[in-house]
Amino acid sequence: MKKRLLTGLQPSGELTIGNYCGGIKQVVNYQDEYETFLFVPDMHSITVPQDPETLHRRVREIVGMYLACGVSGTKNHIYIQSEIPEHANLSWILECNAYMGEMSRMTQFKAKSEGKKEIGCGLFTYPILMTADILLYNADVVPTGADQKQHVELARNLAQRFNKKYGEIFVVPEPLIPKLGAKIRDLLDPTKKMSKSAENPKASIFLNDPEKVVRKKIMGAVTDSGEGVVYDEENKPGVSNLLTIYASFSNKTIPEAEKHFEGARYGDLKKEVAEVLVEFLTGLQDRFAQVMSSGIVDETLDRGRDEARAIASVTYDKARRAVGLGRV
Ligand code: ATP
Ligand code: LTN
Repeated sequence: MKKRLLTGLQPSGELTIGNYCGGIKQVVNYQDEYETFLFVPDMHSITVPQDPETLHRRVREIVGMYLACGVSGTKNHIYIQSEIPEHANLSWILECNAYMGEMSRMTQFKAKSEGKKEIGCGLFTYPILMTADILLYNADVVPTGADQKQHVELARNLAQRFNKKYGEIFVVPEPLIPKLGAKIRDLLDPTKKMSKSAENPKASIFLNDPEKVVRKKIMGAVTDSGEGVVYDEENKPGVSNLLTIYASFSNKTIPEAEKHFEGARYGDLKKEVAEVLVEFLTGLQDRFAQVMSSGIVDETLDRGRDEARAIASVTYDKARRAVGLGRV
């Protein structure tokens, strides 16, 4: 039997090339090797305020992007989190087995709540819902970008704790962080990761950005003092980020990319980065338009929901009985 891989991308904004490198690309690469679960964590998105109509639209568009990027809708289980009630149900059981101390150490919560007066409880407990997402399907590996590693560690800890207390119920998952592109950085502040909900849209390249916009954003990206196109995260974070983008989208390694740019100037690097991105994104956007007008998104989601629910309900039932909820 194939091992299981599971991941999800929040519909909290338009997808960026960071989401592609850290999330979708890995699924495309691994979908033949693993039984793959790719879902839309829409319940995670409402941990911060969302416009309901926009959220509905994005849920479908994200699935359209998965398919346009080359994720197979028939080989894999593709579904929406909120259509499977077992996610919230298991999350509650796990919340009762998680500690305030370990939750307070989550860096994403600290970053997202900093300076805010009203912080929703969901933002605090979000990593537990993420644990439920993973454990319900007995996932062996969870590909994500570097920012989610701490959450996958929590899932491991909670699974181990639960198994010790109540018997072997959950598979303990492993994080899978890509060697290249685990952290594509913000174009204007390369000390931060590129994010789909960044305040300034010029800081991120979105998968649906038109060609002109892509070129403009890359030409306006912050570079570093000095010259020489070399990978040096500490002293040249801007250039290193552009090199990473170039390498990721031209299927080269970083040393190969450095060699390619030997003797080149920052301006040359930017032009070529824009070129590889435009080539990739134009093809992707054409496929996306076809997918969205074809009806395949709803077909995929209906099938995915039924398959996922059949698996999730078995695991949830085991956990429910183990802790003594309901009738035996
Ligand atoms: P938000 O801005 O709403 O927090 P995000 O852009 O960080 O969103 P997520 O939905 O949190 O995106 O992440 C989806 C997937 O993309 C995850 O696997 C995450 O690790 C990955 N990812 C997000 N940003 C990057 C990035 N800059 N580089 C590489 N991977 C990333
Ligand atoms: N928290 C993740 C999205 C997410 C996820 C998951 C990823 C929710 N549940 C389960 C992997 C496995 C994020 O913000 N990137």
